[in-house]
Amino acid sequence: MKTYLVTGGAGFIGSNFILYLFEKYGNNIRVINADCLTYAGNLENLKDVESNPNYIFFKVDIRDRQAVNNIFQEYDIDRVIHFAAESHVDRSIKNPEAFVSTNVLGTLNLINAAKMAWETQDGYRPGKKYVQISTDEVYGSLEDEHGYFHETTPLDPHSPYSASKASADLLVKSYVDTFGFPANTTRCSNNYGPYQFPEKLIPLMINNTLSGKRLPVYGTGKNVRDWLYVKDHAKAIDLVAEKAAAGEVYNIGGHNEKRNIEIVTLIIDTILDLLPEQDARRKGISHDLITYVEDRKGHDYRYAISPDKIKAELGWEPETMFADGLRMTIKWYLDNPEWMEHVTRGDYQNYYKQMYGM
Ligand code: NAD
Ligand code: TDX
Repeated sequence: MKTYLVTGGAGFIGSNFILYLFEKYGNNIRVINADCLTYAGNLENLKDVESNPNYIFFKVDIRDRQAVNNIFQEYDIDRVIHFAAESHVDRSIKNPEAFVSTNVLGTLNLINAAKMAWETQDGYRPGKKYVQISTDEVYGSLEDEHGYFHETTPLDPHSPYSASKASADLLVKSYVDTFGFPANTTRCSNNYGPYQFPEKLIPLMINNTLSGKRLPVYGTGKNVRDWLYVKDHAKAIDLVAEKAAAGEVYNIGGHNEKRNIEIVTLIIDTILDLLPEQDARRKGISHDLITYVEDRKGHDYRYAISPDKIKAELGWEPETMFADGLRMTIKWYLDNPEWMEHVTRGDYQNYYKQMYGM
């Protein structure tokens, strides 16, 4: 039975990944979720697996070397899937320290612990794999409508967030090059789906629309992001963990580029389509909620991923069409209002006021 150490498993992508693992492998695997539960970590995401004896949660900060080493001492870990990170660009502009501390030093702790647990006199114990979950943002910004990020595109991060992710990627690369550490790195485009914290574009716009609140669009709204349904991302990570040769880097994306304003407009239209005629919230919802606000500092213009390598080598392809994925996502938020209520209590209100002043 394979044992997974998933870091950041209480966050958006990490929790979707754990749910996917149990859906795919049933109880033929064991999953250890190590997460320190920052504002972005929420154990409610995992209520469907929490009573499964093959799922174990540790409240652990990946910066705590001893705590991370203890996990490797107690369990024979076969896969490390490293999601834990500070993940929001706007927060990194206000408070870069937390990003360097968790994303860079936390990653270093984790690769050191895995290396120590897995190394032998002449290499590594067979079948072990570490996967670094990175982002297309490490490639920087495409400044016009042409071209894609390839795995060979030079790293050129602009925000403190992407700089910290690029630093972590380079540390992992250095362990592959120097120590033959059995790692892969994946760089994915923007994810969307259930359990995403409403600081990111799609859940923030869904939540505000349902509350009849203004929809803050940065700058012109013309910036482009390449969107992928989170379950398609989970499938790609699993394929990389199982099939990829150690040391390889893979871009993950679905050729689904959209301008931010298109997304916001589609969210309003889809919500109006899904809400029953008699729902009182409909009265407060219209395109007039769209409010152009000051642009994000250093706002990357366009991200677009070429997934040719993962398609050719591992046979991965995205399965969810954007209109379907967005509809499923909105439906999920409509069906789970208590999830949104819980995560927007307390600190979220302060964050929102400071960030948007409205
Ligand atoms: P998230 O912010 O929703 O979740 C991050 C999780 O990490 C939370 O559960 C949090 O509690 C935990 N965490 C943070 N600091 C920690 C620490 N020091 N120790 C232990 N746990 C800690 O993030 P997400 O959107 O799920 O992203 C997961 C990963 O995927 C990140 O590494 C991110 O860079 C990467 N990524 C995200 C996207 C996206 O669109 N969201 C796209 C590409 C890559
Ligand atoms: O209120 C908003 N208004 C707005 O116009 C917010 C929150 C965002 N935006 C714009 C900024 C971006 O152009 O929407 C776009 C998407 O913004 P985010 O959801 O913050 O995502 P992004 O900055 O593109 O980064 C995301 O994708 C890559 C994730 O947050 C990262 O973790 C991931 O690595």
